[in-house]
Amino acid sequence: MASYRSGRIDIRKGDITQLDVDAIVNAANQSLLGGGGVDGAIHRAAGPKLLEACRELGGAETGEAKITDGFDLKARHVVHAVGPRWRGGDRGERELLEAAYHNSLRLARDHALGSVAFPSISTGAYGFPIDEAAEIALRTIDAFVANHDDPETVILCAFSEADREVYDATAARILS
Ligand code: AR6
Repeated sequence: MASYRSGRIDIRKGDITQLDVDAIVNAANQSLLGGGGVDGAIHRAAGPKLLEACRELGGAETGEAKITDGFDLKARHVVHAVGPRWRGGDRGERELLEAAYHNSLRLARDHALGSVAFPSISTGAYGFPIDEAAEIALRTIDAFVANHDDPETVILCAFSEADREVYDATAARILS
């Protein structure tokens, strides 16, 4: 586990569904009705009430984020963010990924949430290159915490050791 910015940005490896935080972010799709990857894991851990709550949301555009309760999760809330599918890099993917992080953080701040954990949005099924995604995630989170008191702590939760190493190397390069 590595911390930056006086502990406000925290990088760790693990299963996001197990974190005791105010909100975990889901790497969802536009339907907001579940899927594979981290989305499937979050729905399994939260129980069927999460899907019921998601049906009320009416989907979301790429780059948007919407919030529900966390139900059976330890996390009090789930922020459902839709990252872009990587299509080679010239379809606005970077801006859309930044928007997914920024809109999630704004939603967390609007709900006065103290701690929020992100998975590596778009870098699984959606194919976004991890190096670039890590830099966008860290720059967007860093700018947000510099300008806002909430959320106080933002966790980047890597699922693999390889991703954690990319996050750490990127943080060492751009946050110091
Ligand atoms: N905890 C933390 N990270 C996880 C976990 C977990 N339990 N499980 C997987 N990851 P992906 P995307 C990591 O594919 O690329 C879904 O079907 C995973 O290793 O979940 O944004 C949605 O419904 C990877 O690093 O999301 C969409 O249709 C990261 O989470 C689509 O996939 C994101 O991988 C979204 O694709």
